[in-house]
Amino acid sequence: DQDLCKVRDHYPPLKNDLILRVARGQHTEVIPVWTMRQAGRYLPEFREVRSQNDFFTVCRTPSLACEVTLQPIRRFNLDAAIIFSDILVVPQALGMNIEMIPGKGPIFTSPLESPDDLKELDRNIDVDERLGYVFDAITLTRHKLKGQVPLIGFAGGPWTLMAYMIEGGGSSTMSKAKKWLYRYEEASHQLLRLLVDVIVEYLVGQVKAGAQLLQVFESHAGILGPDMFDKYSLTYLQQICQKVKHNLEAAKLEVVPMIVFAKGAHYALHQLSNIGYDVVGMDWTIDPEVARNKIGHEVTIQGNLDPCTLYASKTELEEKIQKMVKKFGAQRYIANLGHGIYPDAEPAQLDFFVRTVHEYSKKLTNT
Ligand code: 1CP
Repeated sequence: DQDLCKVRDHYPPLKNDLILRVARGQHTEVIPVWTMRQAGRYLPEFREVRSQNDFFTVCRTPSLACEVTLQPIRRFNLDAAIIFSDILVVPQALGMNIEMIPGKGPIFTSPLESPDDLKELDRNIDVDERLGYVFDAITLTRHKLKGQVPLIGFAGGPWTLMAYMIEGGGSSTMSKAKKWLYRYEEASHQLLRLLVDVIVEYLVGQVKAGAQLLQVFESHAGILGPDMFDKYSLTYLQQICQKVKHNLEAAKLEVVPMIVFAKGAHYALHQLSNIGYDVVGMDWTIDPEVARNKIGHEVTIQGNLDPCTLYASKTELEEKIQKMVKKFGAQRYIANLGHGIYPDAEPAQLDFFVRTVHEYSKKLTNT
């Protein structure tokens, strides 16, 4: 396995390219489906790996990251794998210390308090050296997937990472981070620019290592509201997409499709569909028809079943899935949950979700 981590060619041929074709706007017979956090605690085999290894050890050990990435692929008929890692490995690479607190999640031990603290961050880092373990995990996973489905690489959006770096962990208001935007405007932009530079290099490195699709998770977009979102998120999301695609082309690498998921930014769906991404992901608070009208048919939509729908009876779950699929339409659409699957979801319900999307989409395209 250690040897395979560095073999960045001769990957097994891809047998299922549905999601790539849909991301590029090509016609398909079946709707592709995957779920955010599909590698995670709802799977007993994931909990087994985690009981033996702490979270960041799994992230940093290519054979373990590869194993948990493959777990949901073995169980379900998913159309994509997403590399197991976390968005917070980027601030970690900038020198911030992070600990995983059981029941609370990842916590930065010394969050940024004032612009002075920016000086403490490691600038001009060697991304290959600090995040090479992710690249190795991606390469190994590309080999081990045996071409079954494409592999998605990802990074957090700059505003979301900035928010965690200042809050130290999750927060329902993000008020400390938003205080920076009002009090330290220039320092905020400085931090966001630094993050954009690292994220761009990191995403290009993932493609070089074998990622076939990229998703940017701007999970805390909603808390900003329209004006602040424009100024502190949208601009930077656009820069990321433009720079990644430009740098891929310049490096003669494949210009892979890119997905933007700005959770809660239903007010900005139209803008999000005009900044270069091939796919716009969305959460469940927007009606599929409203979303399609705002976005049109030039961009692919991904989403958006409420993860809690997996708690419903099979009858209700089926109804909700069919309604969603019908409203989004069978083309230019990737089925997903509107956010990551929760740790107490039943694996059998996810299996039902995947099957229902596939079966129902075949019916839709045949009529
Ligand atoms: O003990 C554990 O195993 C912790 C649970 C867990 C998992 C499974 C965390 C901690 N991260 C992950 C993996 C992860 N994180 C993936 C894996 C690939 C896959 O999707 O299968 C991905 C894509 C992420 C991305 C991530 N991490 C996001 C963006 C997506 C989202 O959910 O909005 C965010 C916000 C994080 C931060 C994070 N990491 C973990 C937790 C519990 C949190 C949220 C903290 C908080 O906001 O309170």
